[in-house]
Amino acid sequence: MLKTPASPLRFDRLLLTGAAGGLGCELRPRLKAYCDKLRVSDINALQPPQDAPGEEIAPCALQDAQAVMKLVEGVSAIVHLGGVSTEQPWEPILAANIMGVVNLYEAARIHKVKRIIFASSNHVMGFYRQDQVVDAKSPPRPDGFYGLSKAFGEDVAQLYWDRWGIETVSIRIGSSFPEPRDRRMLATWLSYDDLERLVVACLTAPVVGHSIVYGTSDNQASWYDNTHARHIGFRPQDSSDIYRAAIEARQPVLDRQDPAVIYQGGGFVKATPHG
Ligand code: NAI
Ligand code: 15L
Repeated sequence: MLKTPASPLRFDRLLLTGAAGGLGCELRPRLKAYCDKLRVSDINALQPPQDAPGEEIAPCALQDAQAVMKLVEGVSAIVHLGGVSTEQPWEPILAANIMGVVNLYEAARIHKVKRIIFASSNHVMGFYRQDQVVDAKSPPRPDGFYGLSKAFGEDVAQLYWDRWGIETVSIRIGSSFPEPRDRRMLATWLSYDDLERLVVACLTAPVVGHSIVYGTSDNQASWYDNTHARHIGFRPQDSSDIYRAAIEARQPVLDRQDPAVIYQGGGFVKATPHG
């Protein structure tokens, strides 16, 4: 958690979906510093925290349009983390990430929500090679059903901006974990403190339309160019570099013929959701 909140601005009511997940559990206590009421939602059980003044717990399955309509009522902005977060068979991805995202934006339109922060993924671009640099205008090259569903979510965000003026920042998150786990994550890692900085910057930047930003820390090796997202004002302050020596010692040899080593999506490019 940042010692000083990244922005003094406060929202009246924020909705956090996917609040029971890895990033949801991190952002749940952190986002409280930025709002009067935090509505937390997930399909899985949410534990009431010890100290939760101003928290509203709202269980919801994203594929249930009526439930999502109720969930979104009265919120001024949404941090949308909920959904399938790995390569899976098509059916759960269709329910959570395709139907779910449309339900969320429809509810946002009806309830006049001004801004959504959409947790997109580096897997929208997973079939670019690790010797290429991509930016927000590079054409998507998803590496599976999961990446495809995140590309769809970004397109939904674009439609709802063009047609109904709902602003979104789609964050193509790299790998947000306590520490980078392997050689690939030296390029994709996003620390939890930088995640907080980024989400708050996306919530508070004055004008975003539909913007796409890559979510990584200030890692020396990088495949991402955030030139087109400079208006968001995200300055990562952590870096994977302090873990480099230990990771390289653990993984000294790479198979350069392995698609997981060649492509940015790593193991996702050869994941087999069909069994
Ligand atoms: P996670 O899998 O831990 O959390 C996702 C949450 O969404 C879970 O608590 C799950 O119960 C909930 N969920 C799944 N299906 C649902 C449904 N049908 N209705 C309602 N809720 C549902 O994932 P994590 O790591 O916390 O990621 C959060 C978001 O960020 C996800 O959208 C993921 O795709 C995205 N992301 C995460 C990255 C990371 O490194 N952690 C990297 C790139 C993207
Ligand atoms: C993602 O999109 C996943 O949600 C996360 O679990 C990681 O696997 C991450 O990408 C990654 O590429 O490391």
